[in-house]
Amino acid sequence: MAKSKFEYVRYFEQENKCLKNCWIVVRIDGKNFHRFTEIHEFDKPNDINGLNLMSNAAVNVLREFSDINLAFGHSDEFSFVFKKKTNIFNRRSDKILSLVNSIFSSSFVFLWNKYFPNKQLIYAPAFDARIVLYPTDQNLRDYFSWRQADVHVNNLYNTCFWALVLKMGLSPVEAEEKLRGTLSSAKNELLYKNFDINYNNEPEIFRKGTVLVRKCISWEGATKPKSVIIPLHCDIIKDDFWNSHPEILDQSE
Ligand code: DGT
Ligand code: MG
Ligand code: MG
Ligand code: MG
Ligand code: MG
Repeated sequence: MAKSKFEYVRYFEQENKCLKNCWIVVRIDGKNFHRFTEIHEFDKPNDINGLNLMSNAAVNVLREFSDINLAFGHSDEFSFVFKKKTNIFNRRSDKILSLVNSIFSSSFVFLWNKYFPNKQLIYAPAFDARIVLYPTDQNLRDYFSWRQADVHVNNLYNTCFWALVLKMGLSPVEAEEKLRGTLSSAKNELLYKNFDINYNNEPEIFRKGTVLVRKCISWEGATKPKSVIIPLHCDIIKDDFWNSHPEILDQSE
């Protein structure tokens, strides 16, 4: 068939490709979740159903893309890492970024009722997304360490803040003033002395966030091992995690 005279516009399209040999990290983050969580009356500082909904939406992303072998999330964000050698969509960044974000966002809405059977979704949530390329394994590990350190800093602060506001009756401004510039040792002490909270006994999902890994599991009676996606709430900064899951950084296959 003869080409239409309009066909030339196709050549205005540009393809950005993710540099070869680099880890491809996609991070999504809820748009104005300060408001979203307020309007949907999420528990403060952590809503367990909200966190599990985020994780389940992330699991859907891993189900779609077998080249993602690790994801990590907390609060309103999740990071996904594609294998260095992935050739998905010829490494076109527009495709990768938009599809990860779209599958995550639609899953979040699709699964809402499962986690909040008695709460109506009042408006459509949105997520921003970015791609970051990391050339070395150390860069990748440092990226995840950075995100998990963020969980610790934020959660310790938020646990103190909401204890002061909800349990001690301080105004948000007063609570913020009380916490401004304090070290984590002082925050731990504040929780222990005033609220009988030992921060280290707070649920790990709140303190460490959620890591999604793939594991091959075989059991008696099963014909072949099955690959499953497992959520963990463990330290990913120290070597232990990476030594226990050597397949994450292993690029031999
Ligand atoms: P952004 O990302 O610039 O569009 O704006 P936000 O408001 O999403 O800011 P961000 O991403 O830095 O902070 C996440 C917000 O979501 C923060 O205000 C706390 C809230 N949030 C996240 N998870 C929970 C939760 O489990 N419970 C409650 N109450 N709030 C949460
Ligand atoms: Mg932000
Ligand atoms: Mg956000
Ligand atoms: Mg955030
Ligand atoms: Mg198409």
